[in-house]
Amino acid sequence: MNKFPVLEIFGPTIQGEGMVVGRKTMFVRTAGCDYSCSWCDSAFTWDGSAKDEIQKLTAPEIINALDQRGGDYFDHVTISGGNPALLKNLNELIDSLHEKGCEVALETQGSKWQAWFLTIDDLTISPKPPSSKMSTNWDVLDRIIAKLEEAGRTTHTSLKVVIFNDEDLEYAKQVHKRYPNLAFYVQVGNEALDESDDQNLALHLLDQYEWLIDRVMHSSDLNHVRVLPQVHALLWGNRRGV
Ligand code: MET
Repeated sequence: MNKFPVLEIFGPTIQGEGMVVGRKTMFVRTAGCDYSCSWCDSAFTWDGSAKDEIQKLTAPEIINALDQRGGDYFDHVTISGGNPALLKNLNELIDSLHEKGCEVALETQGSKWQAWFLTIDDLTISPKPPSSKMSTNWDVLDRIIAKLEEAGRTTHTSLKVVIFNDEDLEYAKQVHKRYPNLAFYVQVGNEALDESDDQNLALHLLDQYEWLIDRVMHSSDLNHVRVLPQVHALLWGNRRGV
């Protein structure tokens, strides 16, 4: 049986961002990423700092860990990373979760296609803006989104761009214009990843949220969009496992 590199299994909690914000969910965070975003809030998944915490688990072992933690208190599981789209056989986990009556969400940057994308209930594709220092492979992203649209998965898919500055906002406009059929989210970036005072962080992020709302309100290229903060960061700051 295939084993998957897992760094965290936690919950139940709420999904703090994107298309299913507020949804009660469990999280499975996989290790390994093809990106290294300058402001990554989960850099421990790829920078080696948590390599001793990586567990290689089979799908039944992951489900067992979810049940141990979550008991009867969940019917939705969010797979994040790292980039879980690096894991070719993840369909084993997704199918088993569906069989036990769970909905499955997944978060990825849209740099790799997997056929199991077509089975994800809430698929968030989050291409990275210039502030990340990553560059988007538009051919790959075009192909991923074309396959999802051809398969009728539009309502199960969304695009989300994290915004730190005006250049990022221009990038977001480009993404929204290129893929107008997908629900589009812009999200406040958090560059204060070392802030340990939750109240300071929340006040700062709310300021940034207000800035982003104002920018979007004044852009005719961003009419059919949703503007969100990271609710978990407002509530629980920069800590892991919430
Ligand atoms: N790499 C995925 C994404 O870009 C998952 C979380 S990012 C810390 O959306």
